[in-house]
Amino acid sequence: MTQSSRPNHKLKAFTMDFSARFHEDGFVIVGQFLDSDELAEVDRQLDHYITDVVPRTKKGDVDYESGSDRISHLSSLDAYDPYWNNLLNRLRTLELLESFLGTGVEPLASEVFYKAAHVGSAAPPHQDNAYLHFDPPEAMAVWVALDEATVENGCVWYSKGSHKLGDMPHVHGDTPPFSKKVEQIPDPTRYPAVPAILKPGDAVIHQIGTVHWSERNNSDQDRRGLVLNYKGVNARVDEQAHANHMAYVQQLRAMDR
Ligand SMILES: O=C(O)CCC(=O)C(=O)O
Repeated sequence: MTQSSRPNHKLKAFTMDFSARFHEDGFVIVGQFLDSDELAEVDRQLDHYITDVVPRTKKGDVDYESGSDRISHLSSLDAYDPYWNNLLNRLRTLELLESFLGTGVEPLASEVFYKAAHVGSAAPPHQDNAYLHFDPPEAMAVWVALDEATVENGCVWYSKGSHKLGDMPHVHGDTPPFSKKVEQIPDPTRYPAVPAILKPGDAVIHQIGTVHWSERNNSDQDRRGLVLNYKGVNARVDEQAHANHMAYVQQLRAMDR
């Protein structure tokens, strides 16, 4: 459904604040993005996915922590199970994101970053657009906390305003699924590093140019994040950048054989 064919919502004034923050800072926190019933259902569905679907996923759609049997990352859940596809198409999410862009949005894919207690590894600083190659970069990720996200258990950090720097050079990153990283986070005196401390059900929505990362989980608590990815209808893939990226990924896979 496109923006114009949906009824206008009374949430308009409310969402304008979120939109202003998103454009100014490159990310915005939305408290209680999922209500308690929705969150309980996501929890239940994720358990079911891990037990019943993960054993038949293709290589690359599940990553494990190095030297451990704990899951670090799940990709493309929506490709295996309609529940996740329906969640990507949740009307309230689409309306909120469309209010940010002023255009229709299209769902891309869903992922889970698991970051298990004691073993969850760090995610290197990166821009999502180093993987996605959208021009204009009118696309975003909705990172939904399934557990409390704290500094201790490895919440995501954002380099505030860094989306205004445009596409930055990335070097090799060696923590799957991260094959790329920025060598240095942008100068924190100009682009302050802000931790997204969240309660379960809260979300942080970031623009794909915003540099972000997370630290190891050294705590006793798992820190699971569900990520829902979207693009605006005007965002086009830069085909050359995408082809270069795919060649790079193929090369890494060949080395991994
Ligand atoms: O959840 C994390 O720790 C990392 C998330 C992330 O880097 C991403 O969504 O691109």
